[in-house]
Amino acid sequence: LTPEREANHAADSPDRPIGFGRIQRKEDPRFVRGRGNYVDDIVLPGMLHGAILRSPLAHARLVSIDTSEALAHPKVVAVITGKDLEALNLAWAPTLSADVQAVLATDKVRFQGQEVAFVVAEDRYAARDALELIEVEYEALPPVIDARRALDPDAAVIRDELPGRTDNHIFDWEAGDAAETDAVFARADVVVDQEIIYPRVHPAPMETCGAVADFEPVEGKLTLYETSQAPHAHRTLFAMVAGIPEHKIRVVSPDIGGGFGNKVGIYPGYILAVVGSIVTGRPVKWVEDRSENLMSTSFARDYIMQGQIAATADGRILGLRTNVLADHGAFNATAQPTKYPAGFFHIFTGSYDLEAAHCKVTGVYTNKAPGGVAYACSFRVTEAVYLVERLVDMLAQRLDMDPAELRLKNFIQPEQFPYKNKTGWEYDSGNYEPALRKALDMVGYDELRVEQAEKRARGELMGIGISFFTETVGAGPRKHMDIVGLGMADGAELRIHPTGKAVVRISVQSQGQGHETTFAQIVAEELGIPPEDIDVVHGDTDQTPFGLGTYGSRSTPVSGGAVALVSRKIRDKARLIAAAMLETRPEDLEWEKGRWFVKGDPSAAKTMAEIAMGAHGTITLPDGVDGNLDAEVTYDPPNLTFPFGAYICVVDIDPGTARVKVRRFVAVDDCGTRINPMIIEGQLHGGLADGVGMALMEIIEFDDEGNCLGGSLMDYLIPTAMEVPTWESGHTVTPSPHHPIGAKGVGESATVGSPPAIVNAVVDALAPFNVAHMDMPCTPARVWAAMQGRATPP
Ligand code: PCD
Repeated sequence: LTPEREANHAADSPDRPIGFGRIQRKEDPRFVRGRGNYVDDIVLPGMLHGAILRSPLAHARLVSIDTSEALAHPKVVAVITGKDLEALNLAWAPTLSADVQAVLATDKVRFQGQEVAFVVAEDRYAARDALELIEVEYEALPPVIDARRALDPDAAVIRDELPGRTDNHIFDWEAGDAAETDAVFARADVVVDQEIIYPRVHPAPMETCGAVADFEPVEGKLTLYETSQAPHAHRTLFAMVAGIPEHKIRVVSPDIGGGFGNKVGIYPGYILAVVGSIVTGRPVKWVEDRSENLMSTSFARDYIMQGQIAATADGRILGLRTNVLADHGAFNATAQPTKYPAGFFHIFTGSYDLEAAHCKVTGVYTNKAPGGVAYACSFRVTEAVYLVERLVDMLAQRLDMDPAELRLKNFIQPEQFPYKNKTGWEYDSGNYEPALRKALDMVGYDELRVEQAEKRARGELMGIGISFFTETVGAGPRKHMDIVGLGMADGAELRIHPTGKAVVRISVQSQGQGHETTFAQIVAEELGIPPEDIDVVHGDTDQTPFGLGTYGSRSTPVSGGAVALVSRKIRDKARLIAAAMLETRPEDLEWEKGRWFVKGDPSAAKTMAEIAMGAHGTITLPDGVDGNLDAEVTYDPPNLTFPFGAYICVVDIDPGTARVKVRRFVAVDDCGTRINPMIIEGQLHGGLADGVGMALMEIIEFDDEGNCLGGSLMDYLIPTAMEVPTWESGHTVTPSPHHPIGAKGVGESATVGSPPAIVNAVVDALAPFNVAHMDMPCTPARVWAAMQGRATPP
């Protein structure tokens, strides 16, 4: 988008853009008037309510379960245990990572909060009350909590139900060239070596997870309303696991109150709602509460990374290597494309042109909740960016070089794109220096350094932190990427009704990103139909084409491509119909947004609405042209897209309380062609707040017995307006060369890019105390300890 065109599209412009630009979200009237329709809003005739009994212990053998008292409760309709599921062959369900997970425990419980029994009752309160009437006898086993001890020879074997299992090892995976990297390290002048922990955090969406299952026994049809980021993939998996034929399953994800990766997987609760409905013959609703969400659904991160960076004395980065210990909890339920057990972590070479790199990741089981989901992160990009951006900052400190200078010196140069990095990625496009320079200008970097020097002299603690990130978002292509065998492509169907209004059906599912607006804008840009005349249908497998869903910022890169291409298909067809209507040859027509006209005679034209009516009317259509203006495509992207950004954070630390205050935050993002700048800014603001949360407040910790210490919002602190500054955002535009409209994903950029900027700022502020690194979250207690030169307390 040229600056002129963007100015045209300004929010206060009287002409709403027909296409890309800053328009208000079409879905918002529904939300601001309380007319949203979330899973918990769904009420079906005769509906029952389910509640889950969860394990209080992290590791214990199940001795016995007595459900008789619960069953005697007047409002209880059914109580389901692992034994019952075993009889149906449903006690264990496959995970997204070729492991199995207990739906209800049969032999042992393996984390605190694990599902043990399911009560179905006339109302939610009765279901909850009856949980207390279930008698469970456990025999406690020693828990494995510290991932570092998981492979000790005397560690308890968590997954002893798996044949031949004698340890807690899940996988080893590596990328890059170890020997080449060792050689590069051997000739480096400087090597920085640091253990860097990305702690366990949780996506904590505003709406928790839930489902309403409605199994109709006569037709044998299951309608499942659920909080899902991938309704089509869920339907296929339900068909494969529950043995219900796929055409008899309808999955509906209505409005979703935030996903952030938390709603990618299939949780035991969803399966239990289905079983409950089959068993009782009535619809069953199950909606978890906040603690259940924090304690049992997918966590994120939990990577212990030993990272090393090698450079010359004058600051040329030569190589990177890392050894990662990945804590996957009790079941390997991480959501990643099959080929990549550590997701896209091997993008950890970041934005720098290096000579060699190598990473190795070891996954282990522990007695903690399963998951390892890509929370606002394209499959572990967050961990990768945090690692390299901390190491680069440490290197700058070691070399006594300015961290901006060091980055500028090592960036991949514009002419090197498409750039093949040392671990196998091909970055589509990039132009890093202008983005960083813009951020430095916006923040007033030089003046800030002067201010900092003055403050330091007075004993005040001020820090400036930079991070520069490159992401890899928009999975497929399908030949390289699948999840449980399903290739990562997406479909789109577009129909132009006779009066020229349109409906576009997409396979991805919005959880708040504004797809009903931006996907209409893509059609509008391509066809000249106003966005308000285009209905975007999503989240219902009966209504939409197959596709893999919304996560990893893939909707715009993949489904956005599908929608642009299906629009172009319609435009081509419209040309044939317009030619017939104008009694001329298609070659003689020229396109102008919204109409085809005769070359040299702009008044001889047919608008899209006229063409749509023509298509459904009585004129004789050319051979091979159907009497409609409809089309469909499935888009398999040729590559991922590689958005990038430069973030600068300014913090002040109170020397008395060690409290970190984020004073300023400048974010310059480049996501290629910008569909809706207002929505992009909203995406960034949310992601930046996430970053403040992870950097300063959020952690899911466990005590030695495996008790979850982050199971409520009293303990798991998420940021509010009080903790975040007024965001200052800017952008550059480097289109993706392979994407139909040049757009890259942006939804997760800020969550990925912001934590290192904040931690770099905190460490920079603590320079007078010779602090080289500190682990997140930088809580007052931890910062205080760092100032005293003590080890990080919990
Ligand atoms: N865009 C534009 N332009 C461009 C790009 C983009 O405009 N260039 C826009 C679109 O269209 C959308 C949005 O923006 O609307 C976003 O996008 P993307 O990037 O494509 O993304 P998606 O796919 O759509 O989404 C997803 C993401 C993710 S992934 C996450 S986490 C988060 C984000 O998104 N989440 C969420 N953001 C959000 N928001 C909200 N509101 N909510 C939510 O939930 Mo994952 O993986 O799941 O972890």
